[in-house]
Amino acid sequence: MATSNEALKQWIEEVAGLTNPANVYWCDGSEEEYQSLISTMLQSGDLFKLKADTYPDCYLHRSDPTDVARVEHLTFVCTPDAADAGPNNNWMDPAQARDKMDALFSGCMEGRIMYVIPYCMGPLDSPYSRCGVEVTDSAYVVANMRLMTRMGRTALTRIEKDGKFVRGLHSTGDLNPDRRFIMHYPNDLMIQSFGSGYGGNALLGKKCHALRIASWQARQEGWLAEHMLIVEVESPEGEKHYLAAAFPSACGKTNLAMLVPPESYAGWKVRTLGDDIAWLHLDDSGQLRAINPEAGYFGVVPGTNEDTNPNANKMIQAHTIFTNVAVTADNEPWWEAKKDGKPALDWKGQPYTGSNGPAAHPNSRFTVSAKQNPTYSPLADDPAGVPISAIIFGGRRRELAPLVYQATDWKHGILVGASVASETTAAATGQVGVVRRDPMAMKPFCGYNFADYWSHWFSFNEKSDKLPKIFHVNWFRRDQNGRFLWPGFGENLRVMRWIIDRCEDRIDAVETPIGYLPNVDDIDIEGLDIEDGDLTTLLSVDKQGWYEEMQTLGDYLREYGDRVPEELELEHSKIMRALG
Ligand code: GTP
Ligand code: SPV
Ligand code: MN
Repeated sequence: MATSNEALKQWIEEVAGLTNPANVYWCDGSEEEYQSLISTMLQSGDLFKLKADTYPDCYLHRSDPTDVARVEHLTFVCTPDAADAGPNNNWMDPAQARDKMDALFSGCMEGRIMYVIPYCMGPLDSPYSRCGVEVTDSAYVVANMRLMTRMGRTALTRIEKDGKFVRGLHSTGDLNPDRRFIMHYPNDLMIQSFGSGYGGNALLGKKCHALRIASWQARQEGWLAEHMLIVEVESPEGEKHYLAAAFPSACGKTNLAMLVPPESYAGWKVRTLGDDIAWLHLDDSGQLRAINPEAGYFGVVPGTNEDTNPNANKMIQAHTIFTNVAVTADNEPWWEAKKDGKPALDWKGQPYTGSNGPAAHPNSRFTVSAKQNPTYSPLADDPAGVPISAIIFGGRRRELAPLVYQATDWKHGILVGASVASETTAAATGQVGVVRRDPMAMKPFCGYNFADYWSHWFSFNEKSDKLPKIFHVNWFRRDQNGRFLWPGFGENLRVMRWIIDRCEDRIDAVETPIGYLPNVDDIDIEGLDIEDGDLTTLLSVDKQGWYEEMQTLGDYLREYGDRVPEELELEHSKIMRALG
C-alpha cells in the first residue's frame, strides 16, 4: 500500500532504516488481514485458541509476567522546559530521550515484520477526530488496534486529507524491564515506546495518543481530552441525558458505561458511547459535546459476571482477545468472580493450585470491538458527538467521600475534580490500595503541567454559560469490616437519576460545606437491599475529616507553585473557610 503523504512515506523509510526489519507491511484493516494475523500468532504461540463451541473466535494471549500493566515510572513527557511537563509527569530532555530511544530502536526489528498501522481516533468523518500512525513489530498490537480503533485504508485516506498525524513508534524489544520506556514528545506529536507489549504501554492510540498527546493538543486548540466514559440514560418518558464520568483506572468506568437497570427501573434504558476516553468540544451554541475516540474496549476482566456486568459478560463470549486470564480444563477462559467452570491453568500457564495468588491476573483484560456491546449506541459514530448534561468525577475511597455530591458551579467543580483521590489498582505496576491524588483521574495521562491543565479548565467558564453541572461519586465506601456500604453496579442508576434530576432543576438538595448533597429521601431505594443507616452514612459529611482532606489538598496544590490558577486557590480557601 503506497501513500501520497510524503511526510509519512519519509518517516516510514527513516524508521525502517533505524530498526532494520525483514519486511514492511502496511495494514489495510480488513477482516482477512485480522484472521491472517491471528493464524500467525496461533502458530508462533503468541495466542491460544479458546473453546470454539462456547467462545467462537476467542483467543488468549499470555504476556510476559514482568509486563502486565502500565509502567508509570517509565513513562515520560519530553518537553524542552521541564516545567511544561510539570510535577505530575516524569520528564526527560527531548534530545536526550531521542538519543536513548534511538539506541534502543537501532536494529531492533531485525528478522521481524514492521507493521504500519494508520488509525483514526474518533468517527472517520468527524471534525473532532485526529489520526495517527503506529509502527510496531508486534502482531498482537496490530490485532488489538484493529479492535480498538478505526484503522487501515480508511484511516490512511483521512490522513492524506488532513496532512497531520501523530507518529508512534513501538517495539516489544526484548521485554527487559530495564530497557522499557514510553516517551512522549508533544511538540513533535510523537511517541516512542520500547520494551513492553502490554495495553496502555503498547497500543499507542489509547493513553499515549488519545490522552497524553491529545490533552496537549486540546489545550492549544481549546478542547479537552479526558479519561472519561460517555453514557446515555433514557427515562421511561423518553427523556435522554448524556453523562461523562472520570474515574481512575479500574474504578468502574466500563461498568457504569454498560450499566443494566435494576428490576425496579423497568422502562429505563442505558446505552454506551464510550468506556475510557472522551474528547470534549464546545459547539457554536456553547454546548459541550463529547466523542469517544476509540472503537473498542480494553476492559478489566476479573469481577465481570452476569450480575455485575451482564452486558460485558455477553459481549466477551465471541470475537474477543483475552490477555492474562486463566483457562479451564476444556479451554474456556476463567477469571475471579466468573460463575461457571474452574481454573486449570493460571494466567502464567502454570497448573492452578490456589496457593499461588489469583488464577487470572488482577489486571487481565478483554479486547473487543464496541459493536459487540449489546447496548452499543450508534451515536458513538455520530461525527457531531453527544451533548453532555453532567460531568461526574469519582474515586475508590473506603472512607470519607460520600456516595454523591454536586459542585456549586463550574469553578467549584474544577476544585472537586482536582481533589479526586483514589486507591491505586492493578492497572499500573506498583502497590495496590494506597490512596493517592489523581486529579480528574488524569494523573497518569495528562501530557502537561496539571497547573496549566486546571487553568485550561477554568478558561471554559469564560467561553460558555451552558456548561455541564459537575458531580462527585464514590461507589466504594466500606464499613469497619470491609463490607461495601453501597451495592454498586446496576444500582448506580439510582444515583445517576438524582444527578439528572439536579441537572433538570427538578429536585432540591442539602447545602453543605463541600457542595450539594441529596436529601436522604431523594435517593430512591425501592427494591434495594440496603441496611438501615447505611444510606445516612453514605450521605453524610464528616467535617473534621474533610477539613484534614482539604489541608492535604492544599499541600498538594502548593507542589505546583505559582502556576496554580488563582481561581483554584480561591475555591480551595472558600471550602476551607466553610469547614473551619
Ligand atoms: P480502566 O479500564 O482501567 O480505565 O478501568 P475502569 O474505570 O473502566 O474500571 P472497570 O469498570 O473495569 O472496573 C474495575 C473493577 O471495579 C472491576 O473489578 C469491577 O468489578 C469493579 N467495580 C466497578 N463498578 C463497581 C461498583 O459500582 N461497585 C463495586 N464495589 N465495584 C465496582
Ligand atoms: C487504564 O489503565 O486506565 C486502562 C488500561 O484503561 S491501559 O490501556 O493499559 O492503560
Ligand atoms: Mn483507562
